Amino acid sequence: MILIGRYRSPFVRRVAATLKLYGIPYERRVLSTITDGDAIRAVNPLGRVPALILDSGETLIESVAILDYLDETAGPARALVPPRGAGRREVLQRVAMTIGAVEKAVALAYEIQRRPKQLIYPEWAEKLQGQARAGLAEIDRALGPDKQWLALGRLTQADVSAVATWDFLGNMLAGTFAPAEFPRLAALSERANRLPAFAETHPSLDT
Ligand SMILES: N[C@@H](CCC(=O)N[C@@H](CS)C(=O)NCC(=O)O)C(=O)O
Repeated sequence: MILIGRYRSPFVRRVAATLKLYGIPYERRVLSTITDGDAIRAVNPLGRVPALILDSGETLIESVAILDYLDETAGPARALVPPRGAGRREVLQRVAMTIGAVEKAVALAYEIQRRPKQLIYPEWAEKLQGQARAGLAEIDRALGPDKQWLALGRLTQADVSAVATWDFLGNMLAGTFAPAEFPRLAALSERANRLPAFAETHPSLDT
């Protein structure tokens, strides 16, 4: 399999960490959405990462759809999202909150880092920051004072996506979202990054 994209993208990272957790080997094309647009569009007409090229030659896009395929491949006993029931809902709701927050943070990074200064819309940037902050606070709260993992008392996709989110922020927006404000989330990331699946896919490896 070939994974397209850099680990600094939280969407690429969560797919990469999931591949590692499932023990599925992959090659990577470290393409940047900023400088390698043509090469990325040749794989995904939307020009977005991640994309995963399967051994059959089929190409999957959109991290949620790629993760769904990987869960199916891993099988229900190992899947990071339970196949049904309250546990599945709990994990998917935590994933939705964390990915919702990181989508807002990615939009914020584009707004304040990519636009020419005179085109930045401060009220919009503030709204994005508030939405990201609210989602992160919810995840931090959900971790509670003594929980190791976000759901079901074990490592699930909720944790993988939360760590991908937090490490993206540390890499791209460290001055805006401080560990002191989200201490449990920061601690979750620290814990998870001791595992090879996270350490080997850390955003710092790309820069
Ligand atoms: N919902 C998509 C989001 C992917 C996404 O937005 N990726 C960013 C990188 S973090 C990207 O490719 N941006 C380039 C663009 O949209 O032009 C997914 O989960 O795969």
